[in-house]
Amino acid sequence: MKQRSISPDSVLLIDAAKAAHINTVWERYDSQQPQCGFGETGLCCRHCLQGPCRIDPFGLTGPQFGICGADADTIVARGLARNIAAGTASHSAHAKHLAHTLLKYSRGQAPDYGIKDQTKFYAVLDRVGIHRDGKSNQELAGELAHLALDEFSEREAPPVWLKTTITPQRFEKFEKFGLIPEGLDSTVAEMMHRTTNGVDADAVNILLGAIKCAIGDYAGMYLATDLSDILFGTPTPIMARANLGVLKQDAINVAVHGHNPVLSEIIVAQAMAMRDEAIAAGAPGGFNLVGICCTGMEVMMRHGIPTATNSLSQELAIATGALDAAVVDYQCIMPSLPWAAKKFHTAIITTMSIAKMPGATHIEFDEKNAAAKAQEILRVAIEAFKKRDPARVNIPPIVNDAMAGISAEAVIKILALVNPDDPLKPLIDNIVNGNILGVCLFAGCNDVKVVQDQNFVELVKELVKENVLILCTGCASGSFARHGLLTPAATEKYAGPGLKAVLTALGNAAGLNAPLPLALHTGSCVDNTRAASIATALANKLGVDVSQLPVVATAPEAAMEKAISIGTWAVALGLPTHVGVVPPVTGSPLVVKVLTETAKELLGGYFIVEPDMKVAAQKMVAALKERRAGLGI
Ligand code: BF8
Ligand code: SF4
Repeated sequence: MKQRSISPDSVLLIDAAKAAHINTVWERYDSQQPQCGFGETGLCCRHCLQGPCRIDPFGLTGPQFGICGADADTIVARGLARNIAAGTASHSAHAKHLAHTLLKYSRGQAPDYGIKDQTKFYAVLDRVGIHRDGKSNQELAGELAHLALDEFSEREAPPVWLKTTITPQRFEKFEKFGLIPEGLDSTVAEMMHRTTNGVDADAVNILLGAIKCAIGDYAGMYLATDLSDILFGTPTPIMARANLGVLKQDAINVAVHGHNPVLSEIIVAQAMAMRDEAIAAGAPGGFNLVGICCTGMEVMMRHGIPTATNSLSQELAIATGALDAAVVDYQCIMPSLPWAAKKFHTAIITTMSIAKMPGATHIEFDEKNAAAKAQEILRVAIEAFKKRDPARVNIPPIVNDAMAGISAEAVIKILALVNPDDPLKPLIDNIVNGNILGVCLFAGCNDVKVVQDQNFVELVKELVKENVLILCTGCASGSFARHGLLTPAATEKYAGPGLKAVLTALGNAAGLNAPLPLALHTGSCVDNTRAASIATALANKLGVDVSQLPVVATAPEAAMEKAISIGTWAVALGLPTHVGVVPPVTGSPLVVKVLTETAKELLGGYFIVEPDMKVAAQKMVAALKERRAGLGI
């Protein structure tokens, strides 16, 4: 049988799912083979009703133009641009949702919410230029929410969350190339307009528009993280656990799944408050909350809630026979979940008006009655638990420890333990003296086209050998957590000598009596801007731009449109950015050249597309060395 995953709990549960007649993502992938070559290369267009149109990739006998006259370059660039617009729309919707929650709090319409992190609240207010003298938290929250919501529509001034968070040099560059988005939603609308039939046919111009859109994505993501931290607290280092073994036989297992912490935070509080109800229902362990995907990462970062699994293997949580309910918000949720759940007793509960699924129970969530809604949801879980068949419970006995909660603020706090007056200095000194070769941000998804986690694990091991400091987010963090790589033991085992010395010194300074973990879990996907903020702080301190720093990014198992937009803004910020799955652009050598070469000339950042992880590591190390040479170190 084909190898699907290197994660032992996934491997065990794939067989269990099969035995339970659950049709999993891997079987559906097989049933799609062979996948269409036109789609794979980006050479198919469906942007108007005259299509679909396809271009012959070999230029032999087939058509070289769509019906309207669009050529391969136009079609490929338009397709990619729409991916980026969709990714941006997703993150921006998430950010806007938080802005609305903040606004409702300011109006007294969200009684279960408040300002959880006053220090971050003030820091953000100061950064975005809101005067706080004599105003109440509610008044200030209202002003901040309005300023945030204004970012989404077209405005004359550049987005505040862009201008105030990147280096001045980068901002000037963006201005020079016309890459400042007029608004975070309007840039998505512009992209949709530009890529419809008969508008922008110049592939390079389309790609510039797509980069502008991705820069809007960055600003929206930054905003989302700021508001989450204000409402729910800025993460601090915390120990948690990972793998499907975190499900418990004696508890009511409830997974929070999706992306936005607005609901899951309330569920965490209510699950504790309703513990007696769970015990009375026959579960001595009370509620056992676990996370799937980025909602899981949000509660892992702030409360140490364990992460059960992530996007690709979400169906496997049901196949344990022990998952009583999955509460979902939006993004990366497989529509197959209710059908898998029908084979067991699991309740799938949708909560957002924009994200319903046939076969699921819908309990519409709103901030006005958040606690009551969370209780209603947990009572559905209790009822489902009563139907659990103990004979079918199959929880793989695999659990790993995982340290989470390493926000940018937490990184600075740890560094300040070494040098309170100048926290960034120890990091800079260790980069200059070569203990740390450079920094790599691991992001992105699991992709069914890759044996689950194989690229993540292989690539990270190669890079840490070379003393690359690793930050991770989203499903990359999930993958590392599952393999025990977010632990001091992994540092001892895999880190090169320089990296190990630095992580040990920092771990000891933090009172761990052990090194920091091999990879620093900085949050959910939307929190990728936390890593960007560290890079920007380093660049500003050194008086250089991010594009000069020995910092790279990778999404070795990228799957979602959101990952494409994140990768594109990483390139825009100046980072060499590796992707381990070939995106649908190979049908246009021009588009490939712009993304992998021209971008470097214009922005400093560029894509490295490389499915072989050994080779990818070499290319990334070479990129870091090139940057170091540029700085004379
Ligand atoms: O936003 S890494 S599969 S869960 S898209 Fe989705 Fe990809 Fe996971 Fe979080 Ni990010
Ligand atoms: Fe075909 Fe042009 Fe319509 Fe695309 S926009 S489907 S290439 S006619």
